[in-house]
Amino acid sequence: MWKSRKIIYKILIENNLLLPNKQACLNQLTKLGINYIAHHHDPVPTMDDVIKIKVTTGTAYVKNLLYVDKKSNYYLILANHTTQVGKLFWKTLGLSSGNMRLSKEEQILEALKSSKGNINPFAIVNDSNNRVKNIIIDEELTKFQRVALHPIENTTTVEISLDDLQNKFLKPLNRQYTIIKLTDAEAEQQLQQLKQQSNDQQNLQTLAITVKKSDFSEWYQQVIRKAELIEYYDVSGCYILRPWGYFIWEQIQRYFDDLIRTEDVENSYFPMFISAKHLNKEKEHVEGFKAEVAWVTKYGESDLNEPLAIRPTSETIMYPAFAKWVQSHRDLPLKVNQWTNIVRWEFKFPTPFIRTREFLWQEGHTAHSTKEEAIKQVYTILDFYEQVYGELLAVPVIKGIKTESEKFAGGDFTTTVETIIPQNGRGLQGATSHHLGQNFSKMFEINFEDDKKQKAFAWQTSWGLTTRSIGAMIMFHGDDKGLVLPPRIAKYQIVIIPIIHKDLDEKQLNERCEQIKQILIKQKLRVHLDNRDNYSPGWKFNKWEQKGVPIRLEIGPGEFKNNEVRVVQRFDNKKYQIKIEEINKLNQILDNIHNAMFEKAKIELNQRIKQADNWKEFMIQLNQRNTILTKWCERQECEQQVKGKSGMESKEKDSEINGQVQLTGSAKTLCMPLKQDEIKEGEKCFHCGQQAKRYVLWGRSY
Ligand code: 86X
Repeated sequence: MWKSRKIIYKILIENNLLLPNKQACLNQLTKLGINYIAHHHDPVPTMDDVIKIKVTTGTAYVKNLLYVDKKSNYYLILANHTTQVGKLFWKTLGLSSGNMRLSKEEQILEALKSSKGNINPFAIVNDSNNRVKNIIIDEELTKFQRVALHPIENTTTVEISLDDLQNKFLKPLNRQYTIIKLTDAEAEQQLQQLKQQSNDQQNLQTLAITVKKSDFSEWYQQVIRKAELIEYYDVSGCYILRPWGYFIWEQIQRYFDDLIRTEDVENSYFPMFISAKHLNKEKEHVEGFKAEVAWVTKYGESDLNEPLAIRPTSETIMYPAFAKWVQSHRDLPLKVNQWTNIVRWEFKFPTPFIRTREFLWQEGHTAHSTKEEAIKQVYTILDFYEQVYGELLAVPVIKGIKTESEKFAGGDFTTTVETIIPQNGRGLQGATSHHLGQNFSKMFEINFEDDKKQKAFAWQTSWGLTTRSIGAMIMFHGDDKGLVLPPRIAKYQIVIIPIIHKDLDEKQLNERCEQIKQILIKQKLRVHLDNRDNYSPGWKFNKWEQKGVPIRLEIGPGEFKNNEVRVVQRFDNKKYQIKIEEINKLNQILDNIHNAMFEKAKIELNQRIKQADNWKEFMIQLNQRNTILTKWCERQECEQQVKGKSGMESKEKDSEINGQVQLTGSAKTLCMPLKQDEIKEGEKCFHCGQQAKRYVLWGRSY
């Protein structure tokens, strides 16, 4: 061992490498402008020997330790000689104490060209391979004027300031060093502080929504991300639906599936690709949409023989099959539904959920032997859509019929559920249900022999509901603090948060929370117990509020003692206690919350519907971000004039989109509501003055 060390030293000296001995070291200190007081003495291999050397008051004796991990990374520790060097500080440094060993003689030699009783920070210059990853300095040492160290060899002690060691010696060598607390007790504190800091940082990043709902567009962007509904993706107009958001869609699916099953509608799945030939078979209805169709043209490096369209809707995929399946009147009604994705390459500004290039929907298609039956089907489905919005999403809708210019061109008439976003008064089409008449059945030859053996074309309907519905729900119910979920679609309807307190046994508290959770699960409630110990209750309150959980249950010392829970309602922030034996009331409370949210939403919707008898009133209301119900002649020409004129005259007073032109300022017809007063002979169209036929609702729209 000694031999090899001597050889190394020889090489170091011969090659004129830095600090091979103590004289060279002392010369180097002078060269670096480091003032030192030197004491010469016999070798002092142990700490007990070291402290016998008389040093100036205000100077700390330094314990030098060299640690090594399994990958031969070295860590040099300079500790005040009285410091109990613990284990926790490794964690503070992001390292694992379990991997650390005090280095053996040969390792000290390898790394520092030094020996056990002779470890010192100056020897770092011998570490030409950078094996020493960090020099860890005891924070205690900063309290002293100077530190006592050996200049390479332990026959001399020099007193220098810690400041000089750092700034004049380690820094110029480009050496990493860290000043931290080394005892476990202090390291514990430091760890807690760090945790708190990172928590606080997380707070800032994930919690606070920085704008109010009145700054609507920015608010929406923040809510969908901070509630963890959506993650952004690098294809424009496409978004990632995260579990918290996808669960809502799954609830809608479940609910609507149950409804259509009562109508004997069957789920199935049709391919997503359409050959060009097939798509063009039905030119008329495709013509207006052509620009939005996305195509697959290649596989690997080769061109496809025939490009394939990705479904923008599935009429041309399904109806050729319908023609095969429908032969006799006994094959009718045929009722098919599918849950799929859809691609429409739109160029209007995308908004998550509301307008996206890929979205999820259900599309239902039915064929009937009579017109009456088909029409009845159209309205039954429309009622189902109203229920999805009202019973599930707590969003009020207006059922109505689209005007000739707004209907689906391929059908006879289009019914719709429309809603109005209270913040900006924009109309939003919630879902549509079409009466297709015999247009498609004639084109695709979906015909049958009726009971009189006569050939007849089927009467068809189609209807669709998309993930847009989730967007409407977010916009209606969210508030300054974030998302507010109606209880029936919330992944967690209730979150339980234990409030740890020094007077309360943590284990007992946790058990109580767990018991309550189990009771609620038995009542078929969706409950989550948030007993993470690295977040404060306050942080959790904010987080779950932001994610919109309808009810939070707090259990602290008071509640524990009194066998109670504290209930906090998300949508109105109402807070009250209930006894554990009354906990089954929560089911009812959640229903009440749903109803209250729905009632509030209805009022907000109705406040956005105004009436107008003439153009001036109409424009005033439009510019105050309202929709307008007017008497109307039902003439397409009149409708186009209103659209054009309102666009020209409307000033986007509250341009909400930060300069982004998202939508035109013109008003179009949203629908002719099913529920409306009768119009009498002599009552006039608000715009052209001709005989009015029906009321129609106008508005700017999404
Ligand atoms: C209209 C009609 C209809 C079944 C529904 O509204 C409910 C479910 N379909 C959909 N529509 C198109 O037909 C259409 C066609 C093409 Cl080629 C396109 F690129 C976009 C489309 N958008 C809507």
